[in-house]
Amino acid sequence: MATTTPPVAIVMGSQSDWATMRHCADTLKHLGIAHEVKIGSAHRTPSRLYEFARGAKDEGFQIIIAAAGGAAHLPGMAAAMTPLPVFGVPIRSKALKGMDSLLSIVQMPKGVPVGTLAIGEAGAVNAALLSASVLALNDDKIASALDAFRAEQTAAVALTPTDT
Ligand code: RP5
Repeated sequence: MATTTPPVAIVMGSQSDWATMRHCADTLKHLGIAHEVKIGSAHRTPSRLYEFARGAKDEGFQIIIAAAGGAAHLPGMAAAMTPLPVFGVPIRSKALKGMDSLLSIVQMPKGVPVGTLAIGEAGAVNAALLSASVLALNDDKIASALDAFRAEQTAAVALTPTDT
């Protein structure tokens, strides 16, 4: 049976990142966006990361979401090796609460961009939504799903607070 490459690849540095990145995958799924999830570390499995990032465009991926914590070199290394857009998610680290992850992902040198999201779950979800916005430019189904998501989100905000 022929397999089709999904538009989005999620790559993360460790199994321990999955607790955060599953929110990204869930959001993509909610919007009907097919995706693949891989573990590939800039430090522990550099060859695996190299092969993935080098081949991602030819494989048919359109967007890479890369998540890492601590000395978070994964998103930047991926961006250096692919022309695809790379969105970086800083994982909330134990030692520095994700500030290390954030700064090492966001402070890319001029010429090699990584679209950096917020630390932790918010960044994971927003990476999925940002990917959806990009894909929606050429996909009416995704555009409708994104509109519906936003409408639901708006409808869920009460006009006045309740005592809970
Ligand atoms: C990074 O080191 C990973 O992205 C992860 O956030 C962090 C800690 O990894 P583990 O020690 O939990 O495997 O490479």
